[in-house]
Amino acid sequence: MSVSVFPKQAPTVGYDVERYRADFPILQQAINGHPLVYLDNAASSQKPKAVIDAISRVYLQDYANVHRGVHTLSQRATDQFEGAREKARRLLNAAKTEEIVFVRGATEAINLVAQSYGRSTLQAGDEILISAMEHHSNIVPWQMLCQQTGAVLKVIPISHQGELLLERYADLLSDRTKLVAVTHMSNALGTINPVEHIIRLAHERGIPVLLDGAQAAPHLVVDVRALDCDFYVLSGHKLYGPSGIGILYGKEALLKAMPPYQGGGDMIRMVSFERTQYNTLPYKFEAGTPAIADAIGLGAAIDYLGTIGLEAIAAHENELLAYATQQARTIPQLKIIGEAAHKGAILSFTLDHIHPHDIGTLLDQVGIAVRAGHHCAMPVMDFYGVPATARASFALYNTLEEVDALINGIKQLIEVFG
Ligand code: C6P
Repeated sequence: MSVSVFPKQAPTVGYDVERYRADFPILQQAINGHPLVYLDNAASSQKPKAVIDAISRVYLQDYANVHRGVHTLSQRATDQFEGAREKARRLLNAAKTEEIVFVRGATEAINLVAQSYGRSTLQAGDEILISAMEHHSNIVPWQMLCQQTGAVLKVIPISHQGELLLERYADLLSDRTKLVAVTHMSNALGTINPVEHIIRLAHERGIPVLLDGAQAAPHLVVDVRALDCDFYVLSGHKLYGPSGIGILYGKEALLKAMPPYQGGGDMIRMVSFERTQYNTLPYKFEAGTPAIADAIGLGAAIDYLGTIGLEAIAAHENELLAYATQQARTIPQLKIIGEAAHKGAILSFTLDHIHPHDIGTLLDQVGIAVRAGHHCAMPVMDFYGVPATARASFALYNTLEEVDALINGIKQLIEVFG
């Protein structure tokens, strides 16, 4: 029986943001003489003490290689590592831990699917359908696959608001389409895509769907069984966990049929020079010593999220985004990039005559961390005709006062630039 780690609770009412802030030691510092306002969470979020402690406990008490030793430390490390897999399974409501593959992050997960699933099933003339708002990690692996197989990459266009053109999506689906790979939430625009609809239409034609959940997972309750997606990928470091660890969810039948991605230790059952028998799932896809402490740290991050509840976090972040958007709209020189009706906690913007890199640098001088650049989504920048945007992205520990600091910082730098 599957148990949700995310208790349903009333949003924002009773949301004790100051208490949660105290869980993040890094936030209690000044940058350039100002209290740190960390609004670069879409790039990577900060880590609660529970995660830092879990990682240091592994190295202080329980560290050894996993799946290999009969000794106590190896057994402890293995139990905790596999415990983290079970936590990841519950986070996504996957049916089985066999469907949870530990990878380095969303990027590696997509490359794995492209090179294993894609390379073994696609042929020249087949089509892979992505969208115009994808991160490079959900573009380049498919381009590489197209070069290798002769398959063709097709792109679902977006509106100026930053929403997928769903009629065009329906038109692009054909007998040639062999895979749909779209982001659940855009890192450059904040758009949350109607993935249920996307999956339903693809499945009506028997086409599997991969969802890039790198941005969605820290903000939304994801239920891979309810969604019925075929693959779901995410990165631990955006989910308040460590970097270097992420999750590939795949339906068991698909993963079973897929060839290994990399060869080496742990992914085999038996090796001779003539023949190798591969291990069972999920180990078939986990060659070599994994990121042991990081996986355990990710498990601690999932536990931590469970103590607050993702629904409560999402409601809090929506409040921050609504307030930030409303305030941003009062600044005539500011243009919001990405105004989809359904958005996650990301505010991308440009300012007249001020380069986004200057915005980022000057905001840093008053302690505010935002990301400035193309956000690894160059096609999105091309679509809007901008080289880059400044991006404020919110997390469970951000406050309305921090939104005020951002807006004041923007107003100040507009004054400085005249
Ligand atoms: N986006 C950002 O600042 P990795 O690097 O593998 O952890 O995640 C890649 C990735 C894939 N898909 C989406 C939608 C993403 O946002 C990211 C990472 C960061 O927006 C770093 S470029």
